Amino acid sequence: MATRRDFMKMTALAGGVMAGSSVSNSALGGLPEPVSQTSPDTMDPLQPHDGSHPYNPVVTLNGWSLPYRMNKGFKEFHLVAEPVVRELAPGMEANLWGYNGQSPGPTIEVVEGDKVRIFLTNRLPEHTSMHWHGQRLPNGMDGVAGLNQPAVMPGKTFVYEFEAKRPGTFMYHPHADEMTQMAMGMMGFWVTHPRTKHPWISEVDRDYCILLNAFDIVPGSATPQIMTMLDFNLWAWNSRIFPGISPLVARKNERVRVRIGNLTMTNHPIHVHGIEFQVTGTDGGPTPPESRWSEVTSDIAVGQMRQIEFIADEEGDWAMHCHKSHHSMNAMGHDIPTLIGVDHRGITKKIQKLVPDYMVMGERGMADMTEMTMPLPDNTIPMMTGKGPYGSVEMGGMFSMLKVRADLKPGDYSDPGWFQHPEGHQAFEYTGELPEISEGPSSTNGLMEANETPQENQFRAIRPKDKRG
Ligand SMILES: [Cu+2]
Repeated sequence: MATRRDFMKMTALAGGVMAGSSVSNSALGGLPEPVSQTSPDTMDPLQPHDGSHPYNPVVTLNGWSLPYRMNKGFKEFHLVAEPVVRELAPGMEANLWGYNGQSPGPTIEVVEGDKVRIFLTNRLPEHTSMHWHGQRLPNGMDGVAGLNQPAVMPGKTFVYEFEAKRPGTFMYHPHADEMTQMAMGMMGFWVTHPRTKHPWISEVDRDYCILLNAFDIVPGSATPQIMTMLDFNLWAWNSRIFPGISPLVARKNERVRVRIGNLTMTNHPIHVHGIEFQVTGTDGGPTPPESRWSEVTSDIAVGQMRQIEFIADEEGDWAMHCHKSHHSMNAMGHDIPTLIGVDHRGITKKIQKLVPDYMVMGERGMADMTEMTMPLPDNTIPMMTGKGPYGSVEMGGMFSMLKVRADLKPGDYSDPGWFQHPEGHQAFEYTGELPEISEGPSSTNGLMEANETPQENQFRAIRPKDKRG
């Protein structure tokens, strides 16, 4: 597996070759050499190379940006649609479809006003196409197979050309057998940077990209179920699940932007602990500053893109996650009855005679799932997992951390480890005397006696009959 250093070398090489006057690839003739990447590490930002307008590049969590070449005024990219193997988290790999070795595909970064040419080569077993979600472009470049163009058949290459007209956050995905191709992981991010200083677009110190996606993979298997409508069991950021998602890191007091796009089948209220943020951009571009308000959770609906921004002025390891609790856990969380309070001591032995592996779980809550010794199927991640400095984090799916440190170097994206809490800044166990816990609230403090009989008319249900009189 390529390391980050290997990749940077490769990128430098690819960028150098691409920016040069000749590209020798006999199989593809005049096409830009396709660059591929299989490591799930978060790659350092791809600095704009030769011949392009300067911009502050983004960082795609557990992803990378696609190198390009300049060709007579066009920025040229080469996307290759193909089957890929994606590590969702250490210990679990998925057979997906993606672009250039990965799902999601590489992020495409251009500058407002750039003339862009994208070659799309199809190495899938079926036809595909590419839709440039949110872009202003000629209708024939919009990529809806059958409507705007013929489908790109296996083995064929199509060319898309348009001007990146407005700055903002965009996505790309197929518009051909969409149900299959998106369920298999075919999608990517697109960022158009402003050409000149825009009054509604701030300069930021860090600019992260997260694509929300979801899979339905039966525990023990590796290929998504493509017919699933809503009941997905793996909720991912950039085709990674916790604890496989890189933390977002920031130096204290830096301005941070996170661009989030949703290509799942449901909405995701993305919640950040420790700070408040503002939504500074949507699908339609930057929001006017007077329209913004602060919040700590932003709901991102299906097909939407949101840019959130904040000053990372509180040090720590702050949780950042989808607030739907089933989306911050991994598979196995479905179809298990609630057993809280059920005493199964008698029945367990009887069942184990028939099913030797049978274990009772859930009678004290589901936290036992993190530590239990029940054998998991191969290629499966526990439902609630992630080792923190004080025990299991008991999370999965769409969960990561915002790690803010005063001593982080500008431009350093490496994981700084666990936060060291200053004296007096952490919850601690009370070890003094505990007062007697009384049976119920007493009337002397103004609350109702626990077993006081309610007034007859207080809780009387009104039935249709009563209404009729
Ligand atoms: Cu969610």
